[in-house]
Amino acid sequence: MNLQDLIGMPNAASTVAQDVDELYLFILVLSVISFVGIIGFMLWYVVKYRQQSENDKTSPMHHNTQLEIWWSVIPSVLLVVIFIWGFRGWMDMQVPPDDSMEIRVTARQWSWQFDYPRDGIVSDKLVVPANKPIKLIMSASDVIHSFYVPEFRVKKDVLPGRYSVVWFEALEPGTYNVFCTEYCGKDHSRMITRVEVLSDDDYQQWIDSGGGLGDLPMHELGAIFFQRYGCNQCHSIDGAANTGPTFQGLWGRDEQFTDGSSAPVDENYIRESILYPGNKVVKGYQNKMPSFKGKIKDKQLDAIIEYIKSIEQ
Ligand code: HEC
Ligand SMILES: [Cu+2]
Repeated sequence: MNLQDLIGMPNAASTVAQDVDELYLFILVLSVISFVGIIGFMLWYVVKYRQQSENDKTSPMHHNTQLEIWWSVIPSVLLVVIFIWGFRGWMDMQVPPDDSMEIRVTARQWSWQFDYPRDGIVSDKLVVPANKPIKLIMSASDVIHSFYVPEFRVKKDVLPGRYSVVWFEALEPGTYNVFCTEYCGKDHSRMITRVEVLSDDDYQQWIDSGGGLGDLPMHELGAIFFQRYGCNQCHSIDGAANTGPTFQGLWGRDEQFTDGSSAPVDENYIRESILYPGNKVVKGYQNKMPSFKGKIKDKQLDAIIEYIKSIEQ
């Protein structure tokens, strides 16, 4: 039987979990011993020194210096032990190692969003490699939430208008629950997602494939990438003129180009426009769009195409 089963804790799946549980066990055992000892003596004395006849007098003894010293010194020493042990563990959990991988976390009513800035990935579940310190930089876009993974013994409030940081290192591949532990409104209890801990290879594969498209419908995901890659700075979706053509009415029409040619707007055309904007320059516009080749992943392109299709014509 391992420690976690003994004290009824969930599996210890992060590097700090075992230490947290050992300290917990230490405090638990101390509390049980003190409780049984104190209540035991109390009951014993209640019986032993009960009034047995009318003539019983209270004891003339006022105090016992030696006893009082012992019952002050021993608990004080134990408290100092708990403090030092707890403080070291707490510092460990506060300070992310220098080689941590950073992930941005956004909490909102009532979902979690995980951003991988280096890889341009947005995910609704947290996917991380095992045996690598992960630093989460978290903020909320509405009310206070709290990020909690019981198996990691990691919990931290997520606040609007401010960043909070938490880190962990998962011990092995597996799937764990993420809960919100700050009451945040009607669907608070459903604000649940998962941490997927993968082996290095699986993680790399996940990144290469454009990552956690999650359970969002493709076109909604496309809307996120449309913002994320800054397409919205040059393209409107409501017909308004900008540096680039609006996406309203784009899908399916025949596009005219500056060289006098034309082509139907389909998946391949949009793909080409994003990866090689200079190949076909739309009539009336300048070749001002940067190429997104190598910056945008295939699945993200697919999502953006679905998004363009979904825009009201
Ligand atoms: C700096 C401004 C700018 C940004 C940012 C930008 N574009 Fe463009 N885009 C343009 C301009 C200007 C054109 C028209 C000239 C051309 O065809 O290259 C254009 C053309 C296009 C076209 C062809 C439109 C048509 O009417 O045929 C598509 C599709 C497109 N952009 C998609 C995107 C996507 C998706 C993103 C984000 C990943 C993006 N653009 C980011 C400026 C921009
Ligand atoms: Cu919440």
